[in-house]
Amino acid sequence: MKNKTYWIFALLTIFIVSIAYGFTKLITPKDKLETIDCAETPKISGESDFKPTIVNKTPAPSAVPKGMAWIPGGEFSMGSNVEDESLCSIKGVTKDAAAIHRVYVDGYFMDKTEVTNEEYAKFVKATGYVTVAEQKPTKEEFPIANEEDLITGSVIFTPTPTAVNLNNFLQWWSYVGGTDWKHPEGPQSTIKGREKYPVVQIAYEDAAAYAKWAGKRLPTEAEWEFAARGGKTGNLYTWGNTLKPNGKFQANIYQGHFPIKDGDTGEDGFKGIAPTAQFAPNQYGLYDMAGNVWEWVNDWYSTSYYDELAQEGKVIKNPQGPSAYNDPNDPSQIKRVHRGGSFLCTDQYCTRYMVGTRGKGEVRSAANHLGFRCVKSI
Ligand SMILES: [Ca+2]
Ligand SMILES: [Ca+2]
Repeated sequence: MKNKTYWIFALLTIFIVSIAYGFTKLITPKDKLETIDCAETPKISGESDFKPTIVNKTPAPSAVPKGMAWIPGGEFSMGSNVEDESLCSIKGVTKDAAAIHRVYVDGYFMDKTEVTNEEYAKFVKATGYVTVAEQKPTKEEFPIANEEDLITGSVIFTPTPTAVNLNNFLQWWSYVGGTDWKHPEGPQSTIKGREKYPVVQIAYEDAAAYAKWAGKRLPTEAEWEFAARGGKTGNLYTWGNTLKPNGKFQANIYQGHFPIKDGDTGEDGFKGIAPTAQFAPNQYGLYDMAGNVWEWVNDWYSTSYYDELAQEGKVIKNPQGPSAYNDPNDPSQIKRVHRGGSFLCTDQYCTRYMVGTRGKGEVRSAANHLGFRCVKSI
């Protein structure tokens, strides 16, 4: 099986491990998933450790940059005490979002939406920037790969022909040559007509390069969560504690049988990715802080980081993340944090559109459900 697909798959898309849902261990298989009666609300571990959010009184500066919202900053309880990975009680890795700990962030501006294809195209036109997916993998990076197997490309969600056990995500992720931000779903795909869609197939350095060019930066994980919570305390979602208030979805996530072909019913209005800002914004005027595409933040990923901060027993001011990445289940992959979940998050499998939960990704990996947004200090 030593063909191109095999090698690239084996050598490059091992990064998938850290892309989509940040799984570092396989999930217990669930047979006949469609018959499982999933809960309406998740199990919560113990008493709530959330204490009231105290929003700074600082008024918005007179000049708010175009397309950005003023986030006043303040003190809040960060993290999640949701027990399971999904509403179907699949045990997962949400434990990395515990313990809930107290954090203070200064005020900042934040992009109201995920960065769009149109915006990213302006950056590329101005700078000639070449994304990671467009760079040919090198022999130095993958010394045991055959030269002909080192092709440009990236990872795409590939629905399965039939139902599968959700114990191996390699079943629905594929490395496809010629995939990049301009061809987000493979070489034949295009972003024409998708100007207002979030840019995807973006690795961490691709996001950071854009931010720098735009005079902005990537948010810290704490800034991202403070903004997503919209000044509220301890809510499950950016909009409240009910997934579907009045029966209406509030974010672009996934309904239906995951991950089979045509399994996404699009009950929320969208099968797959959506243009930005199709659902109501949160209290700070931010769109899609839950769902649509995952968003890079600047922090290194460490499974134990929240526990370590909680043990300090004080308010952590403007945390910048751990000093190094640390994932004991997958130590060879260098990862930073993803936030917000995506159009592929489903109550059957991954509910990380819940506001306090976390994702993670290998820093040079991208996928068709991963983008970013920026912040700017005052
Ligand atoms: Ca959807
Ligand atoms: Ca998002």
